Amino acid sequence: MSNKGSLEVSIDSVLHENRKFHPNKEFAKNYILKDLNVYKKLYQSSIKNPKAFWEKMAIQNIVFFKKWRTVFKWKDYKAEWFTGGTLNVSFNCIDRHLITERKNKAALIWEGEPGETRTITYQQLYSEVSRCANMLKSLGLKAGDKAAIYMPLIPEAVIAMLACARIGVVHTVVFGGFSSNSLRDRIQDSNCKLLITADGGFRKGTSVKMKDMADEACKETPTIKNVVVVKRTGEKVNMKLGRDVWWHELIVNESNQCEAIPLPSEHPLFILYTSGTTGKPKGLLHTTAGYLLGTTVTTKYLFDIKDTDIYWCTADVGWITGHSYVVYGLLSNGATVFMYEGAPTYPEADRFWKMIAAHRITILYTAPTAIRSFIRLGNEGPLKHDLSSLRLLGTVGEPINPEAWIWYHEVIGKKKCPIIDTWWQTETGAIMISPFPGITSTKPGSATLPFFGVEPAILNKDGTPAKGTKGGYLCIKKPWPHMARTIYGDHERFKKTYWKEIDGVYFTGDGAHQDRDGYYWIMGRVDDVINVSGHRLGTMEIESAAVQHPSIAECAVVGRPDPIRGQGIVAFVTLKKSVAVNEGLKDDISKFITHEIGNLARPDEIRFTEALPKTRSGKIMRRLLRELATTGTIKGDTTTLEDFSVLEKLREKDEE
Ligand code: 6R9
Repeated sequence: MSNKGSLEVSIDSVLHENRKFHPNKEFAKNYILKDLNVYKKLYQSSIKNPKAFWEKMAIQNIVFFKKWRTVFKWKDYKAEWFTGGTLNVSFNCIDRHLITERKNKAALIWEGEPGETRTITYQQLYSEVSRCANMLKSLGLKAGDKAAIYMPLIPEAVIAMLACARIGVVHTVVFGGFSSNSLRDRIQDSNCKLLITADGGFRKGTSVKMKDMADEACKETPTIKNVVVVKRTGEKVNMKLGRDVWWHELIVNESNQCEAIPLPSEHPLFILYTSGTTGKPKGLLHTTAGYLLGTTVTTKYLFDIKDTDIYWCTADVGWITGHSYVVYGLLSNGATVFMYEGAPTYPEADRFWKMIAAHRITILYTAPTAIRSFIRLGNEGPLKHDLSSLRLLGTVGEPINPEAWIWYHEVIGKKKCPIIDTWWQTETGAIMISPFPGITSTKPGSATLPFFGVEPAILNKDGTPAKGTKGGYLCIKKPWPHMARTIYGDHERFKKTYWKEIDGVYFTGDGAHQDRDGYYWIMGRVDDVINVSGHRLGTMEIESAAVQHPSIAECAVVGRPDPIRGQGIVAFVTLKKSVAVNEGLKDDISKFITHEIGNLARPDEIRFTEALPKTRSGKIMRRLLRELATTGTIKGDTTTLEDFSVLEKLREKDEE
């Protein structure tokens, strides 16, 4: 952690958000839990006796081929859940629905960026996944082998994941927007034998040449024996003789039946890479039973899945959100999942809303960064379309600023849809803190209360509890079923990063505080904290105040050394599309922030920018802004940056 040691004391919270929204009565009528007391009872029992709780959940929600002997073991910071049991994730996501009325229900409804659609029922998914699994076997893959998946957001990506799971092949999905270098590094780190990719994918009206990227990556990946290529764009690609094969050519000859093999509970399901603030990406390893249980149960309780729902999570399957809440948790519950291949604002700014209306989407799960960019575009788009099918909204990925929450609530949810602000991480596998829709009153900006079996604690660096409503490090006291088991190939790093920062508890790297109602407020990554005159302020809170200013669309705040105040505040601001910059605007914004938070938060400098640097999963890269604000240039690692032109624009501003 870059500023490790500088955070001995707690973080001051300056966000004062008093609005509270009570559960919608209509929604509550059909919700799985009667009221908050039922939640509290269940929660208490899950904390008092986690083994009994999770055992019961497993029996109720997952099909095992063979029952486990031991519910939980913990040795050298390695968790084992349901040891001795066998099961198959693909079986739980597909086969078990075939003997029910869900057999001919749509599992996936997909829309390509150019506008074509495909619907795949559970029965058809069974055939496709079986054929793909048989193809993997024909290519020599067996349980325990690793396969990389580098694809656009098309049904074949999901089919490939489930096919791997069906025969025990460990997948590592690499987001299709990553460069060849990132793909190469991930393949090398996880020793993949096979790469499944596509000729390309559509994004913003043009095709992204994925096979070319894959070829580049494979120049330095000797472990890759074959590359399977899905034809998506139809563009000409190089097929290397003896290595590359077309998906459609191989798969036609395969049988549409393939046994879902029984795998031990702790059999690795996937490796997913996440970039830390420093060092090389970490390959988080998730295993079979615990991960499936966590994603299945959180989906059931938090997304309130009914057979009539059409659920859309806008994340790509290349992220943990896509793994858990596009694929595994949803299909395990027999849900209908909508998927969209392309850019949110193509060909017009209203593409999202148009699709929600056309497909009668009922549940929408997206990220604050997307919400903020829609706010920036104005309300015409969402108002033009009939969004009345929506009944539940969710957010994930970053703290949601109260202003964005309110907009989501009013303009998208029409004040009737509960919003679940779900806090979790790649490492946690499934949602950890979130309202239970229908029973938890919500407060804009708070993820509210923990899920079953999750025992959060807000601690100081020395492990003592951060007192009262002061902020501190968000930690989780005990292991849970869906936690990552290790960093692939580096258990020492896993222990050090997550379990030894504060001895004996799981260290999330996020700052948080708890209010008088026991609600959790995530304040962002702890390295995004600014220390002004001895007060530690979470950047998120200053940003949330700033975006209430009528001209501001988005704001990122960073600290830079200041001889007097310790750190000074630099605010990078993007303005709403309709706003023209005038002389007094900076001054006005500065006064506004000071008025909202106090003198302490007065920015030393405000910079207007057209866009903020973000990771490909939409998180603002404050590290780069901090470097720019401090040194006037950016030399740090930018490999996870989404749009490189943003850097040029930021640099130009700096030279002005
Ligand atoms: C699921 C996912 C994890 C980090 C996490 C935190 C931030 C995610 C959040 C949130 C506040 C929420 N984060 N959800 N912060 N409120 N509801 O995003 O996983 O990509 O590993 O990122 O994202 O900082 O530590 P991942």
